[in-house]
Amino acid sequence: MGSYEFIKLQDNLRSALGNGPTDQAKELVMRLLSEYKSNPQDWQDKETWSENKYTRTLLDKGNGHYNLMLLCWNTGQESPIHNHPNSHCFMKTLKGKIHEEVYKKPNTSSCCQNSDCEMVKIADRDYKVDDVALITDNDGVHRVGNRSQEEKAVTLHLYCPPFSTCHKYDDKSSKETEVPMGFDQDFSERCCPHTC
Ligand code: 2CO
Ligand code: FE2
Repeated sequence: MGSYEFIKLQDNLRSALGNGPTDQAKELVMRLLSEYKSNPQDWQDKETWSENKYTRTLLDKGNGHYNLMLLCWNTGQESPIHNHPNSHCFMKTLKGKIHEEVYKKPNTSSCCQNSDCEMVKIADRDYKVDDVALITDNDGVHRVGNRSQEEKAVTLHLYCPPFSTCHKYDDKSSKETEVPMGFDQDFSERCCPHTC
């Protein structure tokens, strides 16, 4: 069971996003995620680790308005370059260090006709514990990962509205492929902040 502060965070996120991602709600979500100070006791019982790929654990379906999830990044693990279709991706680092590469979203109608169409990187960002980031497809697409070979990393993600497929992009050709976004664990039915 999480601490009062983590339960309060989940409650406050539900209230903030009751009407979807308005400008005011987005500001409030950034503030709520920043104000919560990471305490492993709140979420470490929800961690799950794989040798092959970062894992995704659903914590809350946000009354259908968003998905809140815990991602566990083993040493050296990273995502492909991907988008967040029509959604806002809020990401807070809870443990370790996270690296983000942001790329221009390719124009797939003019791109990928030949192999000479590399993804264009526009930013490299490092995040430490308690840093919060926000990205939408208007800002670009990204690759996220844990570059450390010694320390694992854990992040908290809020996607508003939720999505169940996204596109991944090939670095060299910018070719996009639709991929389903599954969960390794789902606590959204079992653990409601109001009852546990
Ligand atoms: N979007 C990826 C996912 O949900 C993680 S990278 O940070 O947004 O699996
Ligand atoms: Fe992402």
